[in-house]
Parts: sequence; C-alpha cells; structure tokens
Amino acid sequence: MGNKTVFITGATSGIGEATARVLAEKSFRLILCGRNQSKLNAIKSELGALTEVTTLVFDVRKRSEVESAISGLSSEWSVIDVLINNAGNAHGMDEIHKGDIQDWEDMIDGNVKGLLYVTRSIVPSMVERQSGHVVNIGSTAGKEAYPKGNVYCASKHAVDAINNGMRMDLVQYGVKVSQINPGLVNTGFAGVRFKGDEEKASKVYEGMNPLVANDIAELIWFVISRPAHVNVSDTIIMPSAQASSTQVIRKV
Ligand code: 8X3
Repeated sequence: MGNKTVFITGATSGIGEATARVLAEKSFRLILCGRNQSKLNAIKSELGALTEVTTLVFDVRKRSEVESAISGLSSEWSVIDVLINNAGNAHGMDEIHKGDIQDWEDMIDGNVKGLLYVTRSIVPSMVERQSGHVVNIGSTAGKEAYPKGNVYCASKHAVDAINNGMRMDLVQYGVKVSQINPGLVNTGFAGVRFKGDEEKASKVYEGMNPLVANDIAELIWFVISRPAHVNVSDTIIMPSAQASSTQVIRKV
C-alpha cells in the first residue's frame, strides 16, 4: 500500500491548513477541502512539491454540496484512509438572551450538521473496507461550558457525543475514531468569533502564550501515525497557562 490519503475539512486556514502542511512533510496524500478555491489552489501549488494533493470546494453546511463533491472524487482519490473533521467556528459571544440567532444557525449547521454530512459521505466506504480513521476536532468548549459560550459550547458538546457514539458504532468494523480538543489556539478563530473586531479578538490571548495551529497539527499527526493496535480515543491540549475554559493565567 502506498502513502495514506487524508481528507481535511476547513483546510484553507488555521488548524486545517497547519495540518495540511505537517502531513505534506510526512508524505501523506491530501484531499484539501474548503470554501475558497483560490486559497485551496495556492496551498495545493505549494504543498504539491512535497506530496500528491487534490482539492474539493464545498461548504460543509450545504448537504448537497458535500454529497456531490465527495461522490465526484476520481477513483484515484476515493479511498480515504483518514478523515479529519476540522471545519467549524465560533460566531459571536453573547449572553443567551442576546444571542444572534443566525450565529446559532451557523454554528449548529457547520460544527454539528456539517461534520455529520461529511462523515456520512465518507465512513460507509471505511466500513466496507474494514479500515479507516476519523479524527474529530472538538474543543475544551465541548468538555465544559463557559459564560457567553452557550451555543458554541453546545455545538462542541455535540461533537464530543458524536465522537464517542461514532467510536462505539465503528469499533466492530476496524475503523478508529479519535477526538482532539484544543483550548486557546491563536488562529483566525477569535477574529471570526468577534466578526473582525480585532480589539476584542486580541483580548482573548492577552498576557499569555496561546497554542498555535501547528501545535494541534503535530498532535493530529501523532494520533494518525500510531500502529494499527493503538487508538488515541480522546485528547485535550491547552496552552501551559490554561487549566480550564475559565482559568487562564495572564501576565498583564
Ligand atoms: C476553542 C476554545 O475556549 O475559545 O474552541 O472555546 S474556546
């Protein structure tokens, strides 16, 4: 068998892009997915010097786009060894009675339903082959809620439950399921959450040394490169200055 093929959602930025870079260095074949074709093209032309890369453009929130993109993969790319369910984001941070309902729709549609659409399209072929690995990117927000996190935390708690249920369903078919739950990672995450309000976004990481996307990418590589008998079922990764969603030591 040649090098493993890895399917990454949300590959145009943050953890997804960093994971593409780390895995390209390790010669995994990559199917990079995102909404932005020109960004995907740029990453493909860069990483194409290291490994085989193809791209798929779709929005995980749109079921028909997900299904047609994945079913349209050529035979050269249709055997997916590892699915990394990374796409997702936080939108807004408000007390529950002030929440923007469109933000709620976006988080539930992307973080929960999008993950399910992609999983449902890819996992049947893993079951058929009795081989494969799904890595779900959860969050510390999926382990404990925090003030004003309400719906984002709910969406990541859903990922936690789906991850655990999926592992129970798929163990009998030889398909591994793993979850990675990052705490504070300095990607574009806070910028998206606060809709481009850089002042609010910069406060998230103020006075502390957050994780960077590459820290998570290295953990993903570790998880998918264990021997066949090892499944890292669940992990939490936080900056050294963080002990929980609500306890962060800041030197300001
Ligand atoms: C990212 C971690 O604490 O911003 O999912 O929710 S947090």
